[in-house]
Amino acid sequence: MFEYAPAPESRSIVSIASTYGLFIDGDFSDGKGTFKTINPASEEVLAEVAMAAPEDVDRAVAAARRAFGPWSALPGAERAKYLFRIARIIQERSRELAVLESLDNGKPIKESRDVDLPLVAAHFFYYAGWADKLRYAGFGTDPKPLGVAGQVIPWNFPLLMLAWKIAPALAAGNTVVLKPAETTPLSALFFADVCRQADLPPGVVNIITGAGDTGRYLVEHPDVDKVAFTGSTEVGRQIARSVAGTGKRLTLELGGKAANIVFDDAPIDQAVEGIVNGIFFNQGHVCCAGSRLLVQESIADELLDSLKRRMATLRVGDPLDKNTDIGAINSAAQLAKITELSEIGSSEGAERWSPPCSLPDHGFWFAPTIFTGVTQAHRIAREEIFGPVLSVLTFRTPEEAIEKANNTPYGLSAGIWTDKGSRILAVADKLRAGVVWANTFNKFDPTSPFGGYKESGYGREGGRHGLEAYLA
Ligand code: TXE
Repeated sequence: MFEYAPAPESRSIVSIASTYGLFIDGDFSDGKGTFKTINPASEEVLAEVAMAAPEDVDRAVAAARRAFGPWSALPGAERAKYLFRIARIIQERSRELAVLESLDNGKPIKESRDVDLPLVAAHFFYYAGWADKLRYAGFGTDPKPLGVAGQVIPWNFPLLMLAWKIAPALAAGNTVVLKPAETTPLSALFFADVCRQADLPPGVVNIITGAGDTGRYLVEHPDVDKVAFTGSTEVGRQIARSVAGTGKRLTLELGGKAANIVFDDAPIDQAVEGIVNGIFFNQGHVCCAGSRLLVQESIADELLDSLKRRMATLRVGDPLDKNTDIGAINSAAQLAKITELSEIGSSEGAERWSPPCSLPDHGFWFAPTIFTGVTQAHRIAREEIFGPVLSVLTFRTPEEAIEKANNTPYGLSAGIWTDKGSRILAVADKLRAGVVWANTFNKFDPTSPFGGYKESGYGREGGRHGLEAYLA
């Protein structure tokens, strides 16, 4: 019988301008120097974080290897207890975690509080439920964990990407070494404290902080059995090359350029909300963002008028203000990329529009922006901008919509807005996208697999498919 042991005391390990170590073998330790993580809404330093050297990665992988035997030998029901406990502690400490996530990432608190944190807990609950059900569940009679998983995650959903990776890995009996992105390491370190509070055995979860070199060293480590990466397509390609021929298992979740397709019979108000959610949620730092709006020509003017009116109501500013809709861009580098691609959009002849909005003096900000008159030849129709920038294209027939939607090297997600159920099914069937939403967008659930075609990567996270990626 599982008995939940409440936390001995509620404590916070994160206070501004402190130094945080690497979490290896159940303890925090120093690395080779430190790096700063800043608040993108103010450019103030939040904390100094340890930089893992190769020998630290070695230590973390060795700790995960030592822990693997006993952890994988635990009955599934025992592993489930730890995962349930982690989920409960995340719920208990979710306010603190939400604030931390918004400080380090720049996302609006109403999103970290109402979307990220509930989903993080839900993933641990969901995979806790799987831990004792692996046999005879379609994975073979006695599925085995893979071993040590090396996991590298990005900065757009720091804690949620951690949950997507750690929860199924642990449920299946693997141990992990995870590297968060260098601009958003804090919630992963907080999670390390959650693991200690849950009495997770040392070495089952190790968190190493550092930049791309640390990530590369981890994924290339000979004692890592499984690599899971979410990030840019370019780095994903490098990782695929380095893992090829090693026998390591690999899942990659990379970029996207999703089409949000609005037909002339769609409920316009609902579609406008879906378009806004599709591209402005999380400042557009979303791999499955609806960054290309494909609107049927006959309703384009009406829809765009309505979209512009709605965009004028969006509040851009302090991520910790509960009324904020669009927070800060995560880093100076990402702001530079968004700015550059937007300038290219104008210079290639698309028409740029943003509502009047005053942006704070410090920090990294970008006004919600749409480009109309975009053609398939424009770079803003093809390249991932990863910011609050929407490229609008039009179409006349469903065939043309499908052709344009699929005309991308990516294939992660798509949206369809129409009143006709038969059209939803017919169009969804022809879209080369891992996730297709109908009359909604950016809906996530731990029971649903998520992943892409083509340059959006391969393998699935979430649902039973997400578990399969960690089983032999
Ligand atoms: O990604 P990187 P960046 C896209 C988005 C964005 C662009 C660049 O278009 O503008 O990528 O973002 C680690 N081996 N996405 O530069 O570099 C790195 O430390 C192993 C889409 O931030 O891929 C970080 O932890 N790891 C995406 C993580 O990889 C390496 C989310 C992601 O960083 C590494 C993020 C290496 N050689 C960006 N180099 C999505 N799919 O959601 C870097 N890293």
